[in-house]
Amino acid sequence: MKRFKYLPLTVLAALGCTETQVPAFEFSGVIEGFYGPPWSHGDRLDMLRFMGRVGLDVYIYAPKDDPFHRSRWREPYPEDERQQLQELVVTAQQAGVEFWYAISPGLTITYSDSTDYRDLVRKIDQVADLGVEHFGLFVDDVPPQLTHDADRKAFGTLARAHVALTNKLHEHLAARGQTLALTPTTYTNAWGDLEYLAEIGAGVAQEVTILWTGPDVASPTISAAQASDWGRLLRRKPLLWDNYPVNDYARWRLFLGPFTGRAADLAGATIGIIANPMNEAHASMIPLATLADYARDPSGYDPRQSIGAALEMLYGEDADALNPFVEVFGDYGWDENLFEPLYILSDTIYVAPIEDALTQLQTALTNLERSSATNGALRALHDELEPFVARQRERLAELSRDPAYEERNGLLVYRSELDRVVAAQTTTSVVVDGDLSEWQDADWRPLYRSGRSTDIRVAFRRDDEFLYLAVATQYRNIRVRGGRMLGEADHIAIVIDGDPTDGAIGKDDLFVLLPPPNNIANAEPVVTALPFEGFMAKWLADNHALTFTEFHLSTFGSDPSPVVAPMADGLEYGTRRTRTGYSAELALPHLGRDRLRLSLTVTSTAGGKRVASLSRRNYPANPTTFAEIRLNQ
Ligand code: GDL
Repeated sequence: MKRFKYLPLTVLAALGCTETQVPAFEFSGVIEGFYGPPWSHGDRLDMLRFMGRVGLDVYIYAPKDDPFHRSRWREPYPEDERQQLQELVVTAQQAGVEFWYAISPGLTITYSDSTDYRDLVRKIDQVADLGVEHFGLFVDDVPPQLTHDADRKAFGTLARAHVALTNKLHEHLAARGQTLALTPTTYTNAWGDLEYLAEIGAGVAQEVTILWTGPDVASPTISAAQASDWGRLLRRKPLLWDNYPVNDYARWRLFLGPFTGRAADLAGATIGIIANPMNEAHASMIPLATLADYARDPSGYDPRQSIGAALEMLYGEDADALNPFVEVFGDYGWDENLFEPLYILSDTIYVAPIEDALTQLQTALTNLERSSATNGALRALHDELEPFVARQRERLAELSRDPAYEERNGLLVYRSELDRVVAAQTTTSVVVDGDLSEWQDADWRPLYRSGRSTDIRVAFRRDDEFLYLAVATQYRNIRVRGGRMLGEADHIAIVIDGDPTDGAIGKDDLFVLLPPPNNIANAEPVVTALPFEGFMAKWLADNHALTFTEFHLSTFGSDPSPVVAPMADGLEYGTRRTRTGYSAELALPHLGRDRLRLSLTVTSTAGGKRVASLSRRNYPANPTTFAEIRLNQ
């Protein structure tokens, strides 16, 4: 459905440039492309009807956690789900919305395997039989290197494998008049492999649409020049996958503000704009209605006016009751939200403004509940918003109970002295081999898990060149092979803050992953510089479910990226099995610094994943729980 919607640019017209026109987007829409709970069938039906109403043209089906889309992509949809998909396709047609179906085989596919290809086509054909004519091959967030020997032999590089698969699938679809879109493994300027992308741009058939999320995964601003630059690499205009208002990366948070920061002349440099929304379908309609306004008339778009009109259109005169929600959650992923100190590390939490906001939100909920008796549209919205109030309350209560925080004059203050460690000058020389016999009289500290001591201990020492660190685990049942990923098995993860002035994880920092020795998978330690900053760093800092290692290895693979961090030069490590568990030693050049910040976590997996941390903060999986190691005392 390529519709050209050219609108006159009044400003240029006023300047006498009547020839020039700023294009509207060829199409705009929604991609259900988030992690976490997919929308329900009812949510999707409501969304498609809403899209038809506001003029959003394309819906892309790509929920990461629909097993039939990603983890079990080979399997056809069972009858119930097939029928539901059928109903969605019909509803989309009735609403004037194009339905695209995407599949994400990249976690497990062997690109060179003919059986895998046959399964992929069989699955796509099952969906095509429902009347779907547009498909997506999505290989975002999959291992960035080829993982099967057969593929390494057949293709050599991931790019070549992706080009071959995409073109083959494209030919299969094109033969019957259907189209293909590709989300490649490098889909943002923020990180990834540009050589890979250039190969994709050069090799993938021109008819295939390629998606791009902008300068970052979630981008505060996106300009036409940035889209054109990316388009040059792709050798075609990108389709913009806009990661607003998606909230899968901060599940305590809602995004109810209007679209902003997308340039007025962006449409000409892209083929369309597709927004990835929240797991909350009805709440998403508020910002999505503003996307429709922006896409229709980018140069006339006024975010404030648009959000007002969106609320009015959706909820009529009851819209006012939503104001407290729009106020508290009207900001963006790159802004600091009022509740953020409860989730992203902060030494001081101002309790009063948080409690005030919670009181107002509670009142708003009561009003919405009351109005929903006569205004049906509010019911679904109310039910989506309610848990977000409860969640902040519970988190506040949890931190208030935590002995690592103390209450002082209406503040919750983290006892940061708990995270200060002195590394004493060593009197004996340390041999970095994992044998801890020279550490017997060291000052051992227990690691912590949710405020409790664990049976894992750590000690520090220093000399003129190195900071030495020893870890002794004292638990049995070390699981050395935990599924596909090294990071899912037992391991020690250390992040060293290379730039203590930035207060966050980011590009200069060093990541060291030490698996137990003699593990079945023969996993090697990983020493690598962190390859990201911006959105990704903040997203990780806010992630309470996924450990840093899981994220890092699933996104970047275990092939270390070139180590650029100065501290990696001369770094040594050793690990060893012991009677009680395993031990590790690390020597880190301290480059004459008088203090270092590092995060140290030990993951054990027998009987469920447990993460113990050197820091006593209540964020066990969080890599920014840095402790301060003093070297000068
Ligand atoms: C991503 C994922 C997307 C996820 C989003 C926000 C793309 C291409 N992929 O990187 O599924 O919802 O971040 O967490 O954006």
